Amino acid sequence: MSDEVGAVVDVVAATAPEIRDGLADRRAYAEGENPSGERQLAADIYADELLCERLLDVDAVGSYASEERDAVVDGGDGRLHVACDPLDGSSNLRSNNTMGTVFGVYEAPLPAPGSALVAAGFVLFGPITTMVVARDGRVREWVLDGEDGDRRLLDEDLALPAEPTVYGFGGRVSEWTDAFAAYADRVAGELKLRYGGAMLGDVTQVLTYGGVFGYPGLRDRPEGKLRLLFEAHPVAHVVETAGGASSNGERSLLELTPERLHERTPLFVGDPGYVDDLEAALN
Ligand code: AHM
Ligand code: MG
Repeated sequence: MSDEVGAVVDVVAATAPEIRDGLADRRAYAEGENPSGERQLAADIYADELLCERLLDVDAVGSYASEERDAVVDGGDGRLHVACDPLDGSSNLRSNNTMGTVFGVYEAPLPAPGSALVAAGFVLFGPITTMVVARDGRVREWVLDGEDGDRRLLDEDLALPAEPTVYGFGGRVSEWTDAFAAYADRVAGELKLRYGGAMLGDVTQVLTYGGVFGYPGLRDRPEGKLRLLFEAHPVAHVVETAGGASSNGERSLLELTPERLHERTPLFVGDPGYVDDLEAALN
């Protein structure tokens, strides 16, 4: 791709294999915590540093922000602003399960509204490494199978399956609200459980088989766990572009503007019927 947004996508594609190669030797905890108060693995920091350096090297990128650092990093006067969770689901590293890299490309300074996204996507480190990107109204999926971001197109117009099959909901069941628990009970009677503890893996189950993924607001933490700017907006942009829906329990995640960089939100994405029912159940 020779365009500016394409240059950002190219950098993520080229950096992902390096992040993946670095995982095996970076499974230990690092010293600090991230701005959300969660322990960081050496791999979280490694992925963040690689992406920050490479993305800010792109002329069009004016700033970089990530779940792993306090403040936005200024990169000059480019018109694009990139928000990342460099290694989402990194608690799966110890048990050697799926995780990924998720990014949003905003055409406004961060924190920005979901409507300012011009592209978003994620890399999934599964048995194979895949990347999905939503831009210009369609979602493409590739296998990343070479050095320097070489990639093979798998699907040039990925669409959420019309028939819902799977679901996955995060958080302890004992922490769910009564309204969410009642909804989850109904869903469990209709769909198959697929929950792996990494949003990008669980969302990919939904994009592949149809269904719904959610991380709800909890009794003690009504704002849920996932971060609006780094995780929720990009995934919502991908799922909505693929024909699905997203919600914070009330409205599309893409209609929300974070007041703070690391703001959390309840998140639901997937089949429009199930997301509508969720909103009805919670309100
Ligand atoms: P992380 O960004 O620190 O990895 O946290 C996000 C992850 C999501 O991938 C996943 O859906 C969720 O946390 C699982 O949380 P929990 O381990 O509390 O069930
Ligand atoms: Mg994360």
